[in-house]
Amino acid sequence: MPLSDIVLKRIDHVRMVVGNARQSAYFYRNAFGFDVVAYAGLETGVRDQASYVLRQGEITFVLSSPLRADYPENARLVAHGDGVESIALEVDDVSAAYETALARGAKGLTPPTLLEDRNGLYEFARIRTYGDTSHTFVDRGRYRGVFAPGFEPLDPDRYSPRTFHPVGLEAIDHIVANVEEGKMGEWVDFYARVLGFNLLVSFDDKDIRTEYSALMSKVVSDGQGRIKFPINEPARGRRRSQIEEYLMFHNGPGVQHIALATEDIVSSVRAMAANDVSFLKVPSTYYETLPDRVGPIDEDLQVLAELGILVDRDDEGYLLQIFTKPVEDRPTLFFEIIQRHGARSFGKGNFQALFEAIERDQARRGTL
Ligand code: TYF
Ligand code: FE
Repeated sequence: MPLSDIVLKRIDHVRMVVGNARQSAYFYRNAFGFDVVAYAGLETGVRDQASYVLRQGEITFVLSSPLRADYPENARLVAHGDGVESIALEVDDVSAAYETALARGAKGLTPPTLLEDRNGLYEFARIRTYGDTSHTFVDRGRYRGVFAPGFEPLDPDRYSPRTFHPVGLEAIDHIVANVEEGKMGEWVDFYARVLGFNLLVSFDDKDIRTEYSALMSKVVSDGQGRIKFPINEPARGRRRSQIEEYLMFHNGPGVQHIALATEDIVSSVRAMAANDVSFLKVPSTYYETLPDRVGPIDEDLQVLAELGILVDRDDEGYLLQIFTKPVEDRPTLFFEIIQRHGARSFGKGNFQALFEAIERDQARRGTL
């Protein structure tokens, strides 16, 4: 079969395996503002796992928990704790994408599989990426149901539709991987070779160095520039870097953060803070030098300072961003909230202040 290009339409969903999906769904709903739109589990005829589909804007998260001792994904929970199992990518032709990926050296995890119910056909396949993380190719072009076969629309006895004010998260901006020291280049090559991604930006340990630690980062992007995956690796420093802390507690490579885009970061962060989401805070001196560094912006500096929102500027415009603390007890997965005003970069001007804030938390955890 001739190898066709793998055209990725969008990030379809992010699947996380968690210890107790019912309670994680409550957190993402009530703290982050997601709607719980579908469920699969014992009541829908699924015997081995319970799954909740959460949606906000174009963002879909699927949270799954094993229901039985002999379920294969129990091992990943012991090894990694709660975290991202798969970044699902929508394609037109699952078989072609899977065969092409394997011919280019990817490891197959699930061959093309067709599921059917009264709402039509849903096809998927899975390949391995860094650590125990996968990419799922999904074709939902022939499916009319709420998510996939086995899922039913939200049972209102379990989670009612949200009636309180929206948080306003709209889309996934980028998803970041942490990989082992010396492996960043191999994973950049993997995305280039297997999925046809391009190298977008590189940061070396001179860009990302604090008094204590350093890291390197390269951003890869799909042909159309819609999907962006930064890949971090630790670099030598005096103390343990945040990347090494992640690799230690996650037990290997995995998704470090998911950046969620909003068109009004002030109201998104206000709502999340009111919902008790904890954000990283930089010293107030950050805001004293901000006007000189980024020039005029639309937002009120006082309000940004109160909420702890960071600002950076590049040739094309500026961006606003803020980072949650890890959302599990293990210092592993966290979230970024980002609003772009033209800028297509990742906040390089904030790296210093941000990484020092992370290191203050590391020191509190005794992991620096
Ligand atoms: O995605 C990025 O590149 C930015 C900056 O551990 C960043 O959000 C990079 C590494 C990191 C935290 C944030
Ligand atoms: Fe980021």
